[in-house]
Order: sequence, then C-alpha cells, then structure tokens
Amino acid sequence: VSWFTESMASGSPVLIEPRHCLVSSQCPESDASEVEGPTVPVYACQRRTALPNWNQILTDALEILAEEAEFGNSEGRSLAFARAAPVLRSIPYAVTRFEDLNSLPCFGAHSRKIVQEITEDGSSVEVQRVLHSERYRTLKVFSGIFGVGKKTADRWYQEGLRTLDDLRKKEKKLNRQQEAGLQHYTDLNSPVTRLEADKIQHVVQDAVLRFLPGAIITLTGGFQRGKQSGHDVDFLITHPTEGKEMGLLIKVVSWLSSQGLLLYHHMKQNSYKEPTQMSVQASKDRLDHFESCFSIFKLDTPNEQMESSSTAAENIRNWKALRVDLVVTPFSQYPFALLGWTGSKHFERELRRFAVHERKMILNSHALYDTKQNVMLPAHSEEDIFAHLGLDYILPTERNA
Ligand code: DCT
Ligand code: MG
Repeated sequence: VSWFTESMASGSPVLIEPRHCLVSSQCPESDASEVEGPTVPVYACQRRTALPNWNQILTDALEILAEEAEFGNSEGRSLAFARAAPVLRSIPYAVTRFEDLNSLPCFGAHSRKIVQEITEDGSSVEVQRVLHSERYRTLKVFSGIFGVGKKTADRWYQEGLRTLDDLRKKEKKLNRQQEAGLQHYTDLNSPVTRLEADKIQHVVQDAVLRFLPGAIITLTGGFQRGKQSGHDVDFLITHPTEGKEMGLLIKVVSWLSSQGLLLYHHMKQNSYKEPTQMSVQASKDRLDHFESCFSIFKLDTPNEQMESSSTAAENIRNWKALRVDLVVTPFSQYPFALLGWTGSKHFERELRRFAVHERKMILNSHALYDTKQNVMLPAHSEEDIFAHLGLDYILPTERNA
C-alpha cells in the first residue's frame, strides 16, 4: 500500500507517473503486465483513498453513468461504473491519457471508452446525453427530496410529473417525510459545512449528556473521513456500560423537539437480535437494526441571512434546515457501527464483498461472523475488525472510496 502514501503525506498535489501503479493479478478485466512493481488492489477496502480527488472530472462522469444505470434498474451496469470511479479516486495523480488506464484494475470496455472520450475530446457524448435527458434530470430532482427513493421518483416521472412545482400544484399525496423534504428542499440540497456539523454536534452532545452522563457521541459519515462538507450529519451514540443507552433516544429527541430544534423527525426502534448463525444472504441486508432518529434540524445562523422561499415579508430568516441522523448502539457493537457508518458507501460495500468472497465472513454494522468456524468474531475497535478480515488498517480519512 505504500505506492502512494509518500506523496499524500505532504498533502500537496504531486504528479506521479502512472506506470508506477501496476495491476493486481486478481482483476479479471485487466491485463497484469510484465513489469514489476506495486499494484493497485482490486477491492476498495484494500486501497487508501485520501482526499483530494485528482480525477474529479472523470469520476463525476463515471458516477453520472452509474446513477443513470441505477435509475434504469441496470444493477450490473451501475456497479461496473461504480467500481471504476473509486479506482481513479484512489490514485494520487491525474489521468491525462487513455493509456494510463492500462495500469489500473476494474476498468471494463465501457468505462475505458468514457475516459478515452474525455481525455481526448474534453467531454463524453454519452455523459452529455444523460445530463441533458429529461428523465435523468427529473429523477435527480425528485430523488433529492428527503424521503423519495429512486423507485418513487421513477413512478412520478412515469405519471408525467416533472418539477417540484408539479408535486406542489397537483396536490400529489405525499407522506409526512416527503412533505418536509419538499418544504425544505433548497436547504437540504445545499451542502452542510464542517462548521455547521460542529455546531450540531454541540447541541446533540448537550442534549445527550443531559440525560446520560458518560455517553459517547461520535460524528461519523463523511465528516469522520475528513470531508469539509456533506449532505447530512451522522451521529453514533453509545455508553461504555452496555444497557445504559436503552431509553435514551426518546428522551433526547423529546427534549430537542421541546426546544424547537426539530423541523421533522421519525424514529426507528432497535430490531437487532443476535443471530445464532448467519447466512451469506444476511450480508445482503444493507439496513442496520439500531434504534435511530432521522431528522431535519433547525440550526440558528445568526450572522447569515437565508433567502426564504415563502412570502416577501419573511424572506429573510436566520436559520437553516439540515438533515441529521442519530443512531444508538450498544457498546459491544460500537466498533462495527462505527466502521459501518464511517463509509464511504462504496468502501462499505467493498468491505462486505471482500469479507464474503475472500474470507467467507459476513460483516454488517452489528457484527462479524465467520461462516467456516460458525462463530461471531468480537471486536473492541475498528482495528480489530480489519485484523479479523486480514486487511491492513485503513484510517477513516483514507476511506474516501
Ligand atoms: N451507508 C452504507 N450504505 C448505505 C448508506 C449509508 O454503508 N446504503 C453508510 C456509509 C456512510 C454512512 O452510512 C453515512 O451515509 P451518508 O450520510 O449517506 O454518506 P456520507 O458518506 O456521510 O455522505 P455525505 O458526506 O454526503 O453525508
Ligand atoms: Mg453523511
């Protein structure tokens, strides 16, 4: 893994000749060439992916195609693009020639063609076509509403709806979550800054410690990976004495609500039962079973003036709506929850895929199970989990796959 750590340590852009990175022989789509040298591993959880991204134009293009394929329910096509993009995100140099891809894993013919078009012509006809297509644009807008998934977005599109105003005007029957999502659409689609996340952390910490001194509140998700902005703020809450966390969340949420800090929330009960045995099928269960609260916070922004979408008289306001997730975990599951909630989504997907295919283990946000020995593997830290999996430890800031 030392193939790029040195250049990243300086924190400044260093252009490295791509020929330093050779292909892992594990990758079926690549031609492991004759030259000796370090390789770019196939699984994202074997790579260190620090910020910044040197290939954003290319990764944006591949991710647009991945998303479009997902909108079209083409899972395989979507995954192919979704696996190629993070390879480019992991390398500490900009790919400027199509030939640079020869040294990289996970690039199939289609992804290669897109990179070739962009490096040679400046843009990709296919990506431009997607970006201008009415369907993609509409689904992008609709799926940007809190509470609207890809399936619902597509159904609305099929029904002839095209804009947020269509949803408002046609008095489309929305659920409570979607109503709130639509109402706060502009705020929720503008990035949450690190400063805002820190402010929210203060508020959450204050509320939690009020009811449970000694509780641990951790900012996870993209901010834990060192990102300076994100689409929401994710918190894990636990207490070193297992069991003390029970009954906490409802008190915290009631208090936040009584202070007028929640514009919307819904809660989910803890539904985790420790399995006696786990099947590979269980690893496909992406949802976790922690007690959680999914909310829209009202954050005071005293020095800023936000434009309101409502009437002129109140078009200056001093607050912003922000998405906040609160997740409560028993202490013994905390390392798994932390690993699962730190992300990135692709890093998590790859950890689970690596666990199943390379180790015959099942990993989720609650536990790690060894299907060969039929035992749960306990962990006191994220490091323990990487060690069980036989992986080098990857820092959160290096999980930006
Ligand atoms: N997660 C996951 N699988 C999903 C959704 C989420 O493993 N289908 C994990 C990984 C990241 C974490 O939960 C938080 O999710 P997001 O907030 O969606 O991701 P993020 O990386 O925090 O992105 P952002 O910075 O935009 O909030
Ligand atoms: Mg997040």
